[in-house]
Amino acid sequence: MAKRKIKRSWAEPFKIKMVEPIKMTTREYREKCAKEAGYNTFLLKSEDVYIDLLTDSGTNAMSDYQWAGLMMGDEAYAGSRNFYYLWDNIKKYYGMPYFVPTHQGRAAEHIISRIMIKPGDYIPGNMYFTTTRLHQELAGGTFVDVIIDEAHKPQNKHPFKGNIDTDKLEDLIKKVGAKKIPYISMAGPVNMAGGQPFSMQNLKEVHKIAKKHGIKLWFDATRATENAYFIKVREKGYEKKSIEQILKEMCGYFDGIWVSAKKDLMVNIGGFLATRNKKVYEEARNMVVVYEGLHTYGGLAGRDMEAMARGIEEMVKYENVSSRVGQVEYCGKQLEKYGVPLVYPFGGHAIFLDAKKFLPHLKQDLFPAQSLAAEIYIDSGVRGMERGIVSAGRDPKTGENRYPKLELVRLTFPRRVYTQSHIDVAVESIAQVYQDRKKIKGLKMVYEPKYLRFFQAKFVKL
Ligand code: P70
Repeated sequence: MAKRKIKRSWAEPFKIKMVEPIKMTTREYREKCAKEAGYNTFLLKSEDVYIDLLTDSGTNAMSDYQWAGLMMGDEAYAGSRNFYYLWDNIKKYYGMPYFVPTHQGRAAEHIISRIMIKPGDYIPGNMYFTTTRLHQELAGGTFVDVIIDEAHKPQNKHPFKGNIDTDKLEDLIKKVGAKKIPYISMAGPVNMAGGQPFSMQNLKEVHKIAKKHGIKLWFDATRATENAYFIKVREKGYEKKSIEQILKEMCGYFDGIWVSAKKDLMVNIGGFLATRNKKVYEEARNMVVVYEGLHTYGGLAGRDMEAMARGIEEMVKYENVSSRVGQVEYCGKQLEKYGVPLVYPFGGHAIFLDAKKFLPHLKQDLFPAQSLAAEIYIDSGVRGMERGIVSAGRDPKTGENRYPKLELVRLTFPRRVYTQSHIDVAVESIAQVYQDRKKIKGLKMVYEPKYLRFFQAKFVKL
């Protein structure tokens, strides 16, 4: 008998020790829930959700090692042991000598924006992120998107769609002058572009430009290990390097980083700001005591910092990142079989449905992505998130709606939480909604909050 090539599968690098039951509901019940929530998946009660793909933020399953760490919490007001352990790991893995803890990522964004930005400044970045841009604007700055054009095209398969277009960056510097640019804001992978990474090559080029003009370079390192993973598997010369080595090399080009620990670090709450600049550090420590808490806890319990410190050790393990990104890829490949329009390449933390192509009969003013996220929930209890015109908000100067090129629904994967069968259920539901897409008529916004409107806006069906 001829020898067959036998497929060798991989599986999650953990087994399940504790389970949390989830509620299964009827379509009729979900219709009622969706209506009450104003067709906004952020306003649903989590109890009424079957498979929650809203976000990977704070929704991760901690390991037994992290849970055990909670019992080692040193809840002293000042100088907690857990703070020093976390600091050691930030130095060791991110290579940044100074750090302040914050209660989550946007608190670190608030602090860095207030320290660095003066009214009238410009902050170039590789596509906006909602909270990042808001804090830059609240500090008086204007965010300028300098990501490569490919990032705005869902079908384009560029391996590093998170790259900065260095010509766009140079043009901005020429136009407004380096003095008006306090720092370049680089995220990796880029959340709003579909979880797309930047390459080390691009980072080196951006660093060179920043250095030449005396502009600082800051990194939203919230999902940095996923960026490191993509560099490892896609960029020449990095195949043999570890996630740990690549992360350290990446951070080496930045003046500082801010992090929402609720992602890579696999905890439920936490964030931090870390830098190699002593002056910025000292200012950050001053601000932390005003807005967060003492600089040795920053709004967190000692036990939270312990779970973060331990999470750092786990996040750099290759099998943890590869299985996580592998799960996202599995979902994408299954959806592809049904012809569902997606953003390519598949991202690190989520699969993004291209709502413009999914619902070509709906104008952007009818909120296609918002409508699609609501319909998927109604079909199966699977919860995703709008990432389109609602998320983009209004221009603070003109008050007009922003019309982003990308109109997407994000299906985000909490780390170590769901199995392959959960993904199959989500995929089948989306395939069903795709088949019935003509029935979707769009929504009208009836309540609009001033800031980050996507969190609390309400809609009615047309
Ligand atoms: C998400 C979450 C948070 C986040 C992020 C990046 C690249 C900073 C932050 C802020 C939560 C979220 C936030 C706004 C809109 C929708 C969802 N992203 N940088 O689900 O961190 O939440 O800890 O304050 O992705 O993508 P934090």
